[in-house]
Amino acid sequence: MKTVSDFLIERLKAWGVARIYGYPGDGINGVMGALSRAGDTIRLIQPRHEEAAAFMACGHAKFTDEVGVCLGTSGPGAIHLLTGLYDAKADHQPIVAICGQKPRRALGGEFQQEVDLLSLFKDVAHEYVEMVTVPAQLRHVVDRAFRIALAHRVPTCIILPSDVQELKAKEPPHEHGTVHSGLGYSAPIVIPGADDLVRAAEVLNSGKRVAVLIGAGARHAGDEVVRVADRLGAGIAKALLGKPALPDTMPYVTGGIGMLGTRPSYEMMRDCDTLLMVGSGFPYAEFLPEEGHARGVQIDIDPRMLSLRYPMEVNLVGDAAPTLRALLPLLQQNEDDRWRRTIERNVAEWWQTLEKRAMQDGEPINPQRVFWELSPRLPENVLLSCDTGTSVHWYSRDLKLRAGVLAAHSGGLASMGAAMPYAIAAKFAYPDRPAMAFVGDGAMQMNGLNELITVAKYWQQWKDPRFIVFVLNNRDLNMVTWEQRVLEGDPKFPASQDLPDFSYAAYAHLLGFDGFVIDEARKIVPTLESTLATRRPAVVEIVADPNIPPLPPHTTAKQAKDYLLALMKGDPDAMKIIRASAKQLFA
Ligand SMILES: Cc1ncc(C[n+]2csc(CCOP(=O)(O)OP(=O)(O)O)c2C)c(N)n1
Ligand SMILES: [Mg+2]
Repeated sequence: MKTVSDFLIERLKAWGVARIYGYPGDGINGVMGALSRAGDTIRLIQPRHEEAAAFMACGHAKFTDEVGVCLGTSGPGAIHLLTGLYDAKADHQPIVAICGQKPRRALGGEFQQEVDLLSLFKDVAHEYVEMVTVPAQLRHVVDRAFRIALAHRVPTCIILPSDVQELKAKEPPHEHGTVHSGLGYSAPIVIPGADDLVRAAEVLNSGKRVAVLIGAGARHAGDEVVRVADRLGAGIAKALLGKPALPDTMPYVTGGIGMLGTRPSYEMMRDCDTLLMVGSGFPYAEFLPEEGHARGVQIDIDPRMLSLRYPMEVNLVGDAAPTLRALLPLLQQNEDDRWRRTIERNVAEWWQTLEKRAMQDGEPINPQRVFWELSPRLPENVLLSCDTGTSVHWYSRDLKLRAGVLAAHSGGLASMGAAMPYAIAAKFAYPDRPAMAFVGDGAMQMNGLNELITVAKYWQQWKDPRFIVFVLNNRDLNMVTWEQRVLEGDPKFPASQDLPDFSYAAYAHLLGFDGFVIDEARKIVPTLESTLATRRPAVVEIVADPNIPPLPPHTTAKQAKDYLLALMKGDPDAMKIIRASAKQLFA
């Protein structure tokens, strides 16, 4: 007998799903049975925690532009999926969550593990969350969950009571009150109307100092962004998720923006007279031009994201690449190259500053140095993920990406614990490419260590076995320690900030991986080289100095004052910080 669960799996395959990230439980056992019967036509990948399953599904979407699928049991399993679903919502990724539920006859009875899942998912998956209560309903619920996830780039959720999973599959009968859905979705190519393009071109052509800001939405539009920027004599800044969209080696790419950003991006936004924003939801308005100082044009595929961070004069709904291609013939060549030359000079100087900062000693290791030395050694086609913590500062600033690299980060949600699951999903999607994850010790202890066990379970199936985890072991929740000092004016609060030390390298050995410790500067380059030459996963533990400040590109007087006050209020690391900050600032 073909069950509802068998039909579900059949339909997932028809939607092109090759892999599901999920964890079992009695609420979802019917589906597990069907997955087992489906053999190797579709794979279940088992992480250590449902949160990781949802991050993996989101990572799959981020690395492939396909729908990611995760699965969990009723109650606690479903609850554990939430963070990954919010990650997808915040970064506009299509994922489908499939959750078990208690049998229909028990619902409303405070049964064990009974959670009102429709309410639980109502916020995160508000675009589509549905419980399947009879077999003939399943087909359209699956079809809609996929189509809506893809069309709106959102998480959606299918809830399946355990008894329904075991019923005989049924197509909807041809009668009143039934729904007859079909498969498939192909994204349209969206280009704004001709009049709007003309209005946008007028704004851009009249600019003398044009700044371009790109985000994740520009990741397939690198060439077009460059052509438009060349025409306008503009510089290009990259929000964090837009980092892989253009190589950092280009002379007028100013790099990151915001707290993690660069001085040339800060200055370009401060001094520009025109802003062109492409596919970005970059949230920190204080790093964009002051209102009224620049005229603005924005391109986004999602109208909800338009004129949200800066009041734009022209708001274009469109796909980045074809919209920029349609705009190009309307743009005049800017013959005055002074603005462009200023930007290039600032960028060149900034790379020198970063090099000097990276080459300063740390106690024992200046983390910037590791990222700096890694840049020229990054394998082509490397898959990168970076967690939330100070590593994202060094990743954003110091790592010089070239064309072809793929990268993922939890941007909108900025959740700790995403980098490891993302990297695992990346390896399943591209098993012949090397992967690297940059993770703080806090994020490692939160869930990275557990997901290394998942790597141990699967890595031998990956054609290129290189899965390299860089752990910044600073024994501190360092990013927040700095936030407490600079944004709150409070000294470091050891009870909330100190982390227990742990031997990440020894743990790697326990799992059969290579484990390296970088605790002296002279070990940095040889360790990076051995890691890249290895034929198995590796953990590189960087004994990182927590007192090297992740300096913002610009410090307000208030931030500087709060910072000094924080140190004077008895910060346990005050003297070390003053020494390290002075060295960084002199650089
Ligand atoms: C799930 C979650 N909890 C808490 C935070 C707040 N937070 C942001 S960065 C950070 C510290 C990260 O520490 P670690 O991983 O050790 O990296 P470090 O900053 O020390 O390099 C914290 C607690 C968060 N972003 N996500
Ligand atoms: Mg840390």
